[in-house]
Amino acid sequence: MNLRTTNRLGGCALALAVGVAAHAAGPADVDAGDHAVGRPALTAPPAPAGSMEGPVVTGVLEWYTNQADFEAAAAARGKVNKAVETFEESTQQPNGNGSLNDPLSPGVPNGPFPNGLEGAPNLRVQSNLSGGNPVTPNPRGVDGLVNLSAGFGGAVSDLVMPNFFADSLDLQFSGGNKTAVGGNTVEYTNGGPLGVDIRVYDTSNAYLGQMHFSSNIQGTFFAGVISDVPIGRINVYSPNNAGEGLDNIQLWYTDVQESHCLYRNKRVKAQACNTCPQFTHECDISTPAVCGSVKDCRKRIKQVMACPDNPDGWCKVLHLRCDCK
Ligand SMILES: [Ca+2]
Ligand SMILES: [Ca+2]
Ligand SMILES: [Ca+2]
Ligand SMILES: [Ca+2]
Repeated sequence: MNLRTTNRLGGCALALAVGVAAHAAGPADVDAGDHAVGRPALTAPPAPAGSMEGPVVTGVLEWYTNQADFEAAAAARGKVNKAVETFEESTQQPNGNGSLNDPLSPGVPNGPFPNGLEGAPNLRVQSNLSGGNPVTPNPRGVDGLVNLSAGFGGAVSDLVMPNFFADSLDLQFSGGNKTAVGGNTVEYTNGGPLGVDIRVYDTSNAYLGQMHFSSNIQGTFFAGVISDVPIGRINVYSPNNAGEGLDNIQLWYTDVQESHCLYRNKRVKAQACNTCPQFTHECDISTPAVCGSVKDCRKRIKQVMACPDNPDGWCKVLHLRCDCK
């Protein structure tokens, strides 16, 4: 296998050698690795997004490089962090890498993930053949992803990236209620400068915005985005033909408080029973029925209840709807 022709990350000895050399040299001094694959001389890397004062607002998106600020802002808006995906359930041996097919999904066995993703039921990961023009999901399919484990190329934990340098990575979110996503940017350099573009799409795949973030293989940089509308997909792309991804992915939900139909008691008719329940006529009888307004609720509910102390008697109860909250 030849890196120059395939640019394949997983299971490629040449790619490993280049990657390790580049890492040892440090992200800002990667001439050896770069020249080894015959790419043009490097230009200075762009100013790291990690230095930006946050948050930066673009349209409906608010971007963060500081994890604590991101978490505080999300929590202040009533969002709840329901899951964090670390990829640590991978059974990959230390200092290893192995390819897997698109997509990597919750509960679906895939390569080194014997139970698929665990702990983040609304996240799906797959490669995107369209690289830096990821207008729609476009997975490679077979061997589209690679899992790196701690020790490989400088990684400090399990990571999931596209298996081919030219591809980008899509994180897809189901449930329609993810309104803040954060994580540590990770990048397996192919010899170029580091840094990834993060693009955000809504649940209808409409483009919402993008931002450039600092990154490295250790995942020491943070990228977070808070959205006014639910996020359906996030694409991570290295403009420098590298492997890229997010680790420790936080999925924040807007917790929708459901309203329920409330009823008040209208009357109780006793039949051969002296101990029928007494009701206060207050609007305080709750039901599991979910409603948007009181008109969604059944107007009246008739109930026949067993008499508490006479098996031959009963109580007929009539409830009228009174509220939805
Ligand atoms: Ca593991
Ligand atoms: Ca997990
Ligand atoms: Ca990890
Ligand atoms: Ca890539």
